[in-house]
Amino acid sequence: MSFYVTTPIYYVNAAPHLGHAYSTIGADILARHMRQRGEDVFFLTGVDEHGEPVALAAEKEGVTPQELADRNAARFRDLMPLINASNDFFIRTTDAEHKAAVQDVLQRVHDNGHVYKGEYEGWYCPRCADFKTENEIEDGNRCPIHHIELTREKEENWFFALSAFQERLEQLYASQPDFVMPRHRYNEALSFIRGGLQDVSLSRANLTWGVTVPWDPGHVFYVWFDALLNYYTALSYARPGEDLTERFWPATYHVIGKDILKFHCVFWPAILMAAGLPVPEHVFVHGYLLMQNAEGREDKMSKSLGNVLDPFEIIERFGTDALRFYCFRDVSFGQDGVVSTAQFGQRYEAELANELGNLASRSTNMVARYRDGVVPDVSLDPALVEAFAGLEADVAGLLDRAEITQALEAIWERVRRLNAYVAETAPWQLAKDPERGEDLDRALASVIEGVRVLGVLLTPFLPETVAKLQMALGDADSTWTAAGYGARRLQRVEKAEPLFPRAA
Ligand code: ME8
Repeated sequence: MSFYVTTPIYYVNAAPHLGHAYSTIGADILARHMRQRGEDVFFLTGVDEHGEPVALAAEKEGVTPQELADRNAARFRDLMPLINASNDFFIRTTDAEHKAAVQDVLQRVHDNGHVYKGEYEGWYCPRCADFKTENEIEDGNRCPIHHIELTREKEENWFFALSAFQERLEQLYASQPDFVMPRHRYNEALSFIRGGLQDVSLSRANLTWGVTVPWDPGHVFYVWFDALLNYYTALSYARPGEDLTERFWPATYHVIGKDILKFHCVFWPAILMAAGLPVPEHVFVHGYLLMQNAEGREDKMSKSLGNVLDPFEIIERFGTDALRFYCFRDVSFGQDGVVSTAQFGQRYEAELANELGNLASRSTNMVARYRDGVVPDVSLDPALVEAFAGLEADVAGLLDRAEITQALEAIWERVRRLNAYVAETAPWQLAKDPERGEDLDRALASVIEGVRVLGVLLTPFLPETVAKLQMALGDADSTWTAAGYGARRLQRVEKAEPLFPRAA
């Protein structure tokens, strides 16, 4: 089965922040998990380089849009290996192949009769590059996301006849009830559609930084249509000499933040329908990472508000896996949640270092000490067999629905269960009593098998940590067939090095 997962492509008007890392890590966890299951995976991320947000930022800095795009695209590209994103391609919308493919698809939309020339007049946020409808405007004519005053725009544009797709979109939502996930976002998108759709600008006449409209070269495409199409165009040129479109389209999951719901859940399926292309299977909409400000109010972390956690700094202090863990543990994927460096430090100590790190070092240490590193080949304790029963199916089921936090929680319950088991069986006591050798064998074998399984299940979440753990366990099999408790048995282990040393 093919599994194609994407992140939003990020604006290159500023440097990456934790919000960008968040969506990318979420998509990466799904991609890594599906690879474990032997699926044919393609994972795409990249940057959105055209449009007003970038043109304005470049103007402010006194550089050309291309210069700004080159500089910041490099910063996003460098973020990917740092957060251990296993993306198969990194798209830039200034790629010549992308631009040509955008022209090709939108020409089809034009030729299919869904485009007309008209006059646009209305409110516009240059930071969102979004034309706001009356019910999307905050008091004082402000953008509800950026809180800046909206500008009044009036220009002759090419329009996409979105309103004509209302019925087909409603049908899509009826026939694909998990087109948008989680459910409350599905309801939000559907009520937006039911509220009545207005036609939208497909081109901008007063902007030059974009993809030229082939049938009217005085215009460039409205950046959102250029950007959305990246998910489709990338497949045609990501692998030189190969077209992956047949193999991976339609996408399985678009992972996005709730700020761009309208574009992905309404405009995107409509434009695909207009071009005669299949629509994606799912759009997963996650919430905002928020920061508490000085007055105690919670704000969206955003470059325009200047209240961002720098992922590079966090990684330097705590390591990549700690970042990957924290984002999905502290904030439920799909909901909003407040993040802070203080909470970060607490979870690192309490959960990674004390719960997982100690479990790994204690369990391997005990086998090394009491059994010379040889894992006793005895039957496993039924109490743990039961505690792990069905776990891998549960985790797979949750990740099928992109419920990353719940999957991590299910795994973490077993981290705690194993720690409790160690405390209950107290192998260090058993080791003192020569008559209890069999009990000691069973306790050691049962714990270490649990640790092995946790390694397999945590592979998509904590790839670096699991690699270290698996070195000590002498077994690097992270395929899904190894995910069951008792599915494989370890032979020899070595004492694991501390997985989470004290943070600097
Ligand atoms: O909107 N919390 O780009 P963008 C969680 N180029 N996620 C956050 C976040 C936060 N505080 N801040 C940003 C664009 N994100 C367009 C997208 S796609 C065809 C074009 C994440 O740089 C989240 O995924 O503003 C959000 O949707 C995205 O970054 C917006 O990135």
